[in-house]
Amino acid sequence: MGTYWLLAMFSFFLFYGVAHIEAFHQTHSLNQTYKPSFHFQPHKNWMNDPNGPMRYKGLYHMFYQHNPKGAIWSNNSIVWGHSISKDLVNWLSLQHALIPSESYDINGCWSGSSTLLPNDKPKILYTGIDINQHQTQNLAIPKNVSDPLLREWIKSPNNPLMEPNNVNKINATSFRDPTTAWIGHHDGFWRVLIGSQKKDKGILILFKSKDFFNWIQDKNPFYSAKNTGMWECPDFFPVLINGSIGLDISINNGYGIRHVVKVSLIDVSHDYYFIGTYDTIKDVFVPDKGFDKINNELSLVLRYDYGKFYASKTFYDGEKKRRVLWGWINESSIQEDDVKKGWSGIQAIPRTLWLHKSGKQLIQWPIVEIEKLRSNHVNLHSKVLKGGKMLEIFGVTAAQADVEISFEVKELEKAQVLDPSWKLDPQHLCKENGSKVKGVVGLGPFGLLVLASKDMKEYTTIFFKVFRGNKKHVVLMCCDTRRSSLNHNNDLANYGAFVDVDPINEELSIRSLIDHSVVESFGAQGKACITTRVYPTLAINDKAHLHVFNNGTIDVKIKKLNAWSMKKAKINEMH
Ligand code: DQQ
Repeated sequence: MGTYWLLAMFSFFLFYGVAHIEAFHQTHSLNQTYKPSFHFQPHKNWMNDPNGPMRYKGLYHMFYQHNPKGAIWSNNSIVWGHSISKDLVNWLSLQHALIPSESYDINGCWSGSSTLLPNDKPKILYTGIDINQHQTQNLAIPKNVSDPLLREWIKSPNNPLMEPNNVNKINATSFRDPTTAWIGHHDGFWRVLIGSQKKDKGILILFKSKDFFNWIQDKNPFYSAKNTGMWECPDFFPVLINGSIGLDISINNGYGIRHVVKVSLIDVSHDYYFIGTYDTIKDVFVPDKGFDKINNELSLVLRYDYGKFYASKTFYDGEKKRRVLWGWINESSIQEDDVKKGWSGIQAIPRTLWLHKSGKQLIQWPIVEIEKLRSNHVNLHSKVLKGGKMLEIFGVTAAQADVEISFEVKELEKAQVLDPSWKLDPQHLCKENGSKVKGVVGLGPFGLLVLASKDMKEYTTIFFKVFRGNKKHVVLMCCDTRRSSLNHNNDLANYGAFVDVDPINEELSIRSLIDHSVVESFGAQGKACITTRVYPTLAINDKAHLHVFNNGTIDVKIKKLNAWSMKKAKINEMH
């Protein structure tokens, strides 16, 4: 009897122990395989929107929506995570800046922005979810402004500063995400925008204040558009007409500047932006081409990124005189896998952003500091890639790399004709002209084939296809993740964008930042960006390969290729 029990107990512990260790290994390896090496994320658990980025006393501050209790979104425990950095590359995690604690934010400290008041006084405006699940706008200030780390934040006794009520008739669950505040020079009033909706109309509500405590709602919406649903995380900032340097948000009168409004549309999870004029007298924004002018055809509205990129926010880096963009990249995996790996959500590499000289669109480029992670440089010049051919690039860690390539194309008269009867939806066109489609007479698809397994069972492609349009050539940029993973539980999406580039006189270039489960690509020197999440099962770590391919029938020339392995950054490690 005794021996029997001993044996039974022994086998139980053996089984339990082994099962436990296996589960640990599974979780651990999943966690490690897909964890980016140089993209911002908390040490563990869930992260979504970037909040209140700023530079203060020589340090960059990054706040973010975070669920400290788990790897998935939570309805009532969202806090403001907080990290600091000297270079926007390596980050140190600090204590949470804001946690739900008061009746006006007890169900969550949601998104918001920071404003640097004159004499270096930082303030945070954020959305609180109150006891009744209503959305309110609140103020927090640093406990000690002489601490460059701004570790502790105090909520204002005047909170909530803005709230929905019977008089203002604001929908209590569609009233959130205050922008950075700016000052009107003719009246000295502070202004802030809040995202909202009225029925199907997306709306930006403007509030004004003399003292930052008492805020009055403006009669007119700052900007609105029918049939667009709720507008989240608005952003508003000036850009220089001629030049790439950034401007502080309060520069709003004077020649030589335009303004940008960005809204995040909850219905489609995309960030759309408009270039236009800020009428400082009427306090409204008039876009050159608004939603209305393009008949609400969302595929024609400009986006920061045509892949996965949402709830973004810019800030002005006064030290380096640039405007920097942060954006949240969600997972494409199923929730069970996120729970297993113990984390979810990353931030895109911060991008410097400015107005293109045409005045028609913005240009985005990864912050220059990221280049210090480059190592093992390999390069290639003037190499013809015949139609139907592929070329492997050796010498870099293909799962953690920075790759820049530019192509020269000739025989443009042989490019495929863009049939006017086709649906001019880039995503659809990319699907029809996928990288697998070989031998179609024409120029492209050609581009990069990344995170590829040796047997080509897995790969992700970023490529161009050039068409002959009515009056000019039309360049399509695509990112196809349909073969990126053998695990079909993941969202194996296909993304596309038209790029306003002249294939004869301008560079047909792609830069891809590859970081294990994320590929961020910049087409034509930052004219179109496509970001994707991928979870290869074979093409992982040193088993990942990098190629250049040309699946069109016309030869293309690789003008130059520069590729680097990327070193690991120190990001919110445990201490
Ligand atoms: N995320 C926040 C909201 C915002 C949304 C909540 C956008 O404030 O509207 O985590 O992703």
